[in-house]
Amino acid sequence: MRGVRVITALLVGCGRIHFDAADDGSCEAPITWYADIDGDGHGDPAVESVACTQPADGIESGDDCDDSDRYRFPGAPELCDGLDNDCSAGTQDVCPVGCTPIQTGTAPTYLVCTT
Ligand SMILES: [Ca+2]
Ligand SMILES: [Ca+2]
Ligand SMILES: [Ca+2]
Repeated sequence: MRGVRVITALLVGCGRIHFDAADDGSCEAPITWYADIDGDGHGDPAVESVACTQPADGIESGDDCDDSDRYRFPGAPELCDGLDNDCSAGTQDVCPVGCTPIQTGTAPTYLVCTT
C-alpha cells in the first residue's frame, strides 16, 4: 500500500506588514485579509495577509482609519470626543443636549462640548 504524503506550506503574500495565516497549499484563489485588532469589523489596510483560510483576527474589509480605536471606522456614529469617528472629514460631533459645542480647529472640524 502506498502512503500518503502531506505537504504543508505557509503562504506569505506580497505587501506591507503580514500577520499569521497558514494554508495547506491547495488553494488556487487566495484572498487578502486585513488585521482587525480593535474588533470593530474594519481591518487595518496596512496589515494584510493573503490566504484562502480566514486567519484569526483577520477580515476582508481593509478600510479602518484607526485600528487602535473601536469607535473610529467608516460609518461610525460621531461621538462628542473631538475625534473623527466616521473617518469622514465633513462630519461634526453630536453633542449631548445642554452642552455648548466648541470648535477645535478650522473647518471641517469635530466638535467637543462644554457643559
Ligand atoms: Ca478595526
Ligand atoms: Ca477602528
Ligand atoms: Ca467625534
